[in-house]
Amino acid sequence: MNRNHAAALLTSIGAFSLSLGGAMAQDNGTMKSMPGMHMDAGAAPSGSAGVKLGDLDISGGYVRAMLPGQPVGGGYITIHNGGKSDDRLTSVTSSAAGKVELHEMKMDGEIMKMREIKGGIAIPAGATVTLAPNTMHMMFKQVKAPFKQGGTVPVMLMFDKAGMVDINLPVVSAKGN
Ligand SMILES: [Cu+2]
Repeated sequence: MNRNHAAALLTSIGAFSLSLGGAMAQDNGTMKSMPGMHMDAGAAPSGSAGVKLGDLDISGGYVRAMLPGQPVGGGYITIHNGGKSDDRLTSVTSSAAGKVELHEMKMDGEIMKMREIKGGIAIPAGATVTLAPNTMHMMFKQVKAPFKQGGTVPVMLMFDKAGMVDINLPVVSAKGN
């Protein structure tokens, strides 16, 4: 709890100083428009402040506010591996949800489908991996209270090599799913 509280303070400080992480999340070219999908380039106005964990820089995280009746929530984040060895995001947990799964979106014919990524997400040496709408996301299940715009959702990310880190993700507008 104390760690989460400290992270919340850090996150709110970061929100005032246009974090580099947020800028990177918008500039790295992962935002592509796709037929039938809303894309909102302004969806991540700042995101979570940059956090360093070993060789990893983790930034620009956010979750979307949940619409009434929406059973699950979606979250996004950018991870850069500045080291010389590959790492892997193995799992995510949150005190705000019964469980958090890592999902990817895949076109199946003309239908966008999502499925769980088994075994976690590879973060190769030197690579930047972005969980973003239409690619990969954190899926929050058994959510305790619907995510509200302006709030934060605490997550703990677990990596194979770098270990674990607590981050508070700001909740942004629900539109653009
Ligand atoms: Cu999903």
